[in-house]
Amino acid sequence: MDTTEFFEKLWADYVAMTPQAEKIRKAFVDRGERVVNDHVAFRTLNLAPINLAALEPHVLALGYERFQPYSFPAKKLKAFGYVHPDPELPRVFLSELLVEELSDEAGAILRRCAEQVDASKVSDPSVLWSGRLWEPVSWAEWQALQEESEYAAWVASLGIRPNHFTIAVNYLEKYPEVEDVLRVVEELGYGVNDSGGRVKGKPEVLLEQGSTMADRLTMPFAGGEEHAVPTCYYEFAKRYPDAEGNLFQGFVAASADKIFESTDAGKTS
Ligand code: OOG
Ligand code: NI
Repeated sequence: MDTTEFFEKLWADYVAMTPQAEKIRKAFVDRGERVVNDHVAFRTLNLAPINLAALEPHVLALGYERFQPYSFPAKKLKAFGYVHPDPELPRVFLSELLVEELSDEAGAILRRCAEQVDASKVSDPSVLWSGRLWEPVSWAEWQALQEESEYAAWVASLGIRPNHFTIAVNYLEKYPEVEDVLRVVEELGYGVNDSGGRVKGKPEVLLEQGSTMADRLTMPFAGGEEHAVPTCYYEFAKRYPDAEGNLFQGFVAASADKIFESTDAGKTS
């Protein structure tokens, strides 16, 4: 699969889950801007056959290279960033939940999900926009997961798919700052994640980021129930050059820790 087809498939799944994203993207195009993606991020569980190590080969097969690992002890997550030699291709951020650090009850629910996954499905790149590969959990189980880990509940209900795309603010002409972009987003009627401040990071750490609060969509739960849950959000990132003049390629764990909260159920509406 070539990168063009890969990102078309990802984008199609993403906008189906995140109607706000296509509206926001179009609003910037209508204002004469070129919208380039800074990165795309995925979430998974550290359980075979869907763990980070099982998904990574699809990213490497597209010509990406491992850049740097990250860890988020409070959220019980590990992650890796990937870069591509083509500077206009988005970076990739893969993260996985450390399931053994959750309660036995939460672990049992998540293990039951992972056990239902057909490993042959994971060996195809389309796994990255496959969504939920298991029977829906019950609404009570979702709520129990959500109390321990918003991330766990997100993966249980939405499966494996892009969690967010990110507009590269560096390419915008009339909106040079992340805050300029957030103001347009609010004018369009979308909420902004203000955990840790509206703009996370600063020029000194070479990365500034902001994001919307995730859309909510009605998803199926066990027993034919349906409930609205947070889906995906849109992020905006501005990168700075380092002392050698090279544009920063990484992520900033302290900022990412707050960006994860863009799908918190209590904050999305
Ligand atoms: C990823 C949050 C971190 C970033 O750019 O720092 C992130 C997520 O919500 O899954 O994307
Ligand atoms: Ni991100």
